[in-house]
Amino acid sequence: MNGNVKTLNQFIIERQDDFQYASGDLSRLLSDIGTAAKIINREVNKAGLVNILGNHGTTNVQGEEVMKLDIYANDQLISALSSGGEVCVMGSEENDDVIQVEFKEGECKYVVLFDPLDGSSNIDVNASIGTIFSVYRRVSKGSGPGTVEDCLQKGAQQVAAGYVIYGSSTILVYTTGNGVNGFTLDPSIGEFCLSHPNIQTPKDAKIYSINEGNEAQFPAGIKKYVEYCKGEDKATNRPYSSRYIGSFVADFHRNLLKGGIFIYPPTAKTPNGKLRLLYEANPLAFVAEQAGGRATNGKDRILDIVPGELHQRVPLMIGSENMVKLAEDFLAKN
Ligand code: AHM
Ligand code: MG
Repeated sequence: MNGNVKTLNQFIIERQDDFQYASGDLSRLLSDIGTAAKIINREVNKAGLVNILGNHGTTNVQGEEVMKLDIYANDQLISALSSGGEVCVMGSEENDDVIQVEFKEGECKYVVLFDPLDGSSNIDVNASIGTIFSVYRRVSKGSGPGTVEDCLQKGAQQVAAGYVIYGSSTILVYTTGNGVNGFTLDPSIGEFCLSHPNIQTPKDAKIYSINEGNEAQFPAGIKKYVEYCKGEDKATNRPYSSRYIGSFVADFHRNLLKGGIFIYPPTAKTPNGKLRLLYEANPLAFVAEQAGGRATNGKDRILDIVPGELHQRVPLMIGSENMVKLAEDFLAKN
């Protein structure tokens, strides 16, 4: 292989000493996620062939049931993470309850929470979708399967988090609390290769991402902030550009690289916002902060929120530090 190319697995092993408890388990776990991502990617790439191969959720011409992609992605992650011996419990946006992993040999130290296929309403239109993951150390005592208590830790306790985007190319971005790095899948060799080392997000930028169709239901401060984004002012580089894919992981990734703010505020229909604290907000808040960005619920830091339940939703403002701070000011003053 070209000496300049660094694969995800090489990078994970090189960085293993960064971890507070470097036994190799977290490295294996991250590498298992990388493998699951490649398998999910293969299936996502076939999504356009559903009319030929059979619709997801129906029976194909061979009489086999074609699994819905989000269920498929969920199954792949659960099986990749259950077999390695590092994970004691998982939580998934697709499962009502925690998924306990039966105790094997040794001590299973880690807890993984994930949204297996975020933005799944975009599958049918070939827009980007992704997987989001979040890793914690176990807090429950004992060596059997982990418990719901292990899953309800605040985001600041994460030891790793990241996401995969199945887009024009497939990219895996992750942090273990020592910067953010991105790896693009080279399909010819089937490896994620380091393509975006040490990602830093701009402090100021000019993209705002929010579902403006809900504007009538926004809190007054958010309405005013959106008006501000659209106002004309040379000194502050306005009007800003509006960009919204409707796939959080893809909107987040674009804004991480280019700078910008993503907001999913409380609305009359969704008074706590729409996004999930454990599977969406926490992992991407960890990545955002590690890249020099900011993530709050409009007032408090996302990573300091103590979760009360697995599928809890949270209002979210995330992205370029100064943009998020200004949006918070608009909320506080209106
Ligand atoms: P999902 O996890 O069921 O795909 O839903 C979450 C998605 C996010 O990816 C996206 O940011 C949001 O829902 C879009 O919601 P809306 O259509 O209300 O703007
Ligand atoms: Mg989602």
